[in-house]
Amino acid sequence: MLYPKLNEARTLMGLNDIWAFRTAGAEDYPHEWTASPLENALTMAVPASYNDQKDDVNLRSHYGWAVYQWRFSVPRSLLGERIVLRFGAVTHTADVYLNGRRLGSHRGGFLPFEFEVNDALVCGENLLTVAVDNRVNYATLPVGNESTVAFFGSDNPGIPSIELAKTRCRPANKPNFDFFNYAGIIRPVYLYTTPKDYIRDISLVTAIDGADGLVDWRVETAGTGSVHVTVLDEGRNVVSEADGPEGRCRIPDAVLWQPGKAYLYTARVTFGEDVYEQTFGVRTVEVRGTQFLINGQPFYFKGFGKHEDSAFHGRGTDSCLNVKDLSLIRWLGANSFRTSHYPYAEEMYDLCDREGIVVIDETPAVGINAGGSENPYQVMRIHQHHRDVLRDMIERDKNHPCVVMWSVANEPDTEHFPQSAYDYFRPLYDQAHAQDPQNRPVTLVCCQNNYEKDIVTRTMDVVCLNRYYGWYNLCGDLDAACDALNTELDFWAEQGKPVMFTEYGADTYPGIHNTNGEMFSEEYQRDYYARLNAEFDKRPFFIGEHIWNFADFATIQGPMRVDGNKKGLLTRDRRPKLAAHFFRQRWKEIPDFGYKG
Ligand code: BDP
Repeated sequence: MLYPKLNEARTLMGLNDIWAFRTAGAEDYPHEWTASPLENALTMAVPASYNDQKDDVNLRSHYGWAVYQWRFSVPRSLLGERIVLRFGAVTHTADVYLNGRRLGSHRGGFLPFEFEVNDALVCGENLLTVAVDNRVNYATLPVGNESTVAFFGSDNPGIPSIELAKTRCRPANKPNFDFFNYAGIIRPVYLYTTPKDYIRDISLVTAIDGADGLVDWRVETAGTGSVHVTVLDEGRNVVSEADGPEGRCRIPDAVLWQPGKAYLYTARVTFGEDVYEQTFGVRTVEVRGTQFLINGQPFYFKGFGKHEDSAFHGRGTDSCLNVKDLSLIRWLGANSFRTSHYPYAEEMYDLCDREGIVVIDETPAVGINAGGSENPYQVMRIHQHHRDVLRDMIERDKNHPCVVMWSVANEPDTEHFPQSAYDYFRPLYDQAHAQDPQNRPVTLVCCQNNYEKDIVTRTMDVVCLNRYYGWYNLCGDLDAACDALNTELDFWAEQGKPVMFTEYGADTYPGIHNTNGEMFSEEYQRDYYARLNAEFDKRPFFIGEHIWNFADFATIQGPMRVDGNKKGLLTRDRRPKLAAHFFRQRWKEIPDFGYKG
């Protein structure tokens, strides 16, 4: 799906402003709200999560539907064009109405969707209503628990007073994941126009041929016309051009897109009256033996699992924060991150393309785990939805040079029902390979588990492990943690695959210092990383370290979390903890390429 752009053929109007807003019921919203201006509405900024914009616990912990409204007019001169209403993402389910007429619905809170609105638009004032449902359960990704008793901590089954209170409490989301369930219209909303005959999609695949670059293109169109493709360099000089909906261009003496040294070409596509410019980088990605090759060179991942998370905005797109985060990534000497645990805003991938930051792109499939007692692949109703979000993520992100690998899920149960897990994930792995025109490597991010029983992780192109030796297990004993780590790494050494850690970390409350380096202190976090990393360095097949997490982030409240998850290398307002200085030093000395031969 193309990102909306303003150019000589297309108009772009942002609906990013302060909308009218009301919370509605758990199961539904009053349908009369969709056809007339909301009464007693609150003000609510878009794009942003609604939860933290007001000082109201009912918004913070809202359960179910909320309704947004926006009134606008479209310049008369544009009404002859094809007009599209596009949402970057609405979390998690959206029903969209224009002037009381239902345009459609969308499931899944982290990917874009759009509607052609010519038939519903009127000349003069229009009323746009978006109803948003934040409920998570066994049918959603991310997965929520079926129970709506939100309390975390001990369930104390059998204690009459507690059992009774639980039956009387207000329903609430009980996420099966460790990040706050922020909701609302979290990404930009646009109206854009195209000519009636238009460019629907563009797919670009690059290769390196000696000093030259090759780019294969495929253009999908609607209506009649002929396609012309011009490739421009960063100075907007024409380096190649050709006609046709499919073809190949040669870029003589191509400048490669490299981690830390981005270079972007532009494919300028024309079709009749329509024009679209798609940037791309000449780069290749491949797994060979135990190496991960970018442009044929063995790459070492230095970086993080992140979240889209900040004060007030919640998960709302914040370009200033994105620019700051990439600046910090560079300051730390890192080169990559994973979009844990959902596809991020499209604007972030554009920025990473421009700045040369490498991305592992993850679906919102987190929480596929029923605690080992039930088979999640039988009790959860996510199968088709998982295929859909994987398809839509690849469809959206396929042209980004920054994206080097797809992650189909984070920490599903691959241990207790190994065959079910294999039968569930193998088709998703195959789907990603079949669909991606660039055929990037595919992975699944594995939870700390009995790796001998797990038969899925070892079948991925890269073995991505989340491990908490020395934190959730063998707590506080780094000798024991390194011992266990090495036992597991001996197992992986036998598998002949590239292995990386996609998570490891220690909650660290900033300002707590401790001469004995005990848990939660800044010293423990630094020592934990120093000890584990020293073991990684001894293993030639170990191709990367993504620490958990880039910054502290919000979670549901409960006895496990003090004002959120504190495993950040940075605080939530992006101040470095002690361990940040350790990594800054370490990563300066680790080159992007060739670290492990
Ligand atoms: C892992 C999850 C991540 C959590 C992390 C933690 O993938 O979402 O935040 O643990 O507990 O299991 O800090």
